[in-house]
Amino acid sequence: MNASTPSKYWFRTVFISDLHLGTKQSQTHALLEFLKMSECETLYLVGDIIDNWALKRSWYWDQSHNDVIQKLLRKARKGTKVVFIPGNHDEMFRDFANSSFGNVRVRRRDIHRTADGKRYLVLHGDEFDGVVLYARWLAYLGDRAYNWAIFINRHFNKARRMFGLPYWSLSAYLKRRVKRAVEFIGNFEAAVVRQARKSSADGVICGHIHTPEMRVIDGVHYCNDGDWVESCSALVEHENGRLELIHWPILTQSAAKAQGSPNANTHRDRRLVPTS
Ligand SMILES: [Mn+2]
Repeated sequence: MNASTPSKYWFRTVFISDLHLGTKQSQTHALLEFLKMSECETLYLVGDIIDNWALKRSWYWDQSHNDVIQKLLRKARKGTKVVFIPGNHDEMFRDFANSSFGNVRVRRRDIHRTADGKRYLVLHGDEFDGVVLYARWLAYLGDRAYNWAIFINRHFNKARRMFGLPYWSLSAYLKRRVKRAVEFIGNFEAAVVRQARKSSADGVICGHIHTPEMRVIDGVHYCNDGDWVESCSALVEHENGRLELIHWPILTQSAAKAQGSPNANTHRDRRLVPTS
């Protein structure tokens, strides 16, 4: 790691998703600490940054949520290339795909090229909820049914939104049924990998299921950057193109409040913990 300033980490690219700002569960203090201590050339926000669904039901927004937004915009202003790929919880931004807000570019999905020349498809991942639901059938029925499942999922949730109902998240539903959750994650990974292969990418970077992971599946490098609700994880690209999944040490909200605002100096000796 290039440590010109010992209290900062430098990365070529950082990928984070599922911050769920606007909910009490968002680990904003840990996230602020991570954002303060890391600098990068390109920052990907891989969806579910602001939880618009939650905001409609119960508003939760304290100063730390503002701080996160300000910190992200400040990075963009200071020259970090910020790419925002909206997820299902902030899908209102999908209407602005291919436009820019200041220095923040909005994309429906993107291709990221690593320093060593590999192509990664970057997307949030919610479009595969429907696919995962019918995974076994789709294996038999093939491509057209597959696209149909993606279509159904999108319009099913669009209809729910029109009626003021929350996004129906298959992952959240199945996580309550532990045994099927394992099957779900496997199916999700397979669906995403399939999409990556379609785009002839070497790998895929996504979020959505709040399950950080990095491994090779059927010859495709599958990377899930996790979330900032439970895992406090990020995917980072080092200067040589190597990708690493990191887990940020969680500074609990109450501890942070006790200290006043979280101060990077008090955590200088913390190490990033590689998970694979
Ligand atoms: Mn999502």
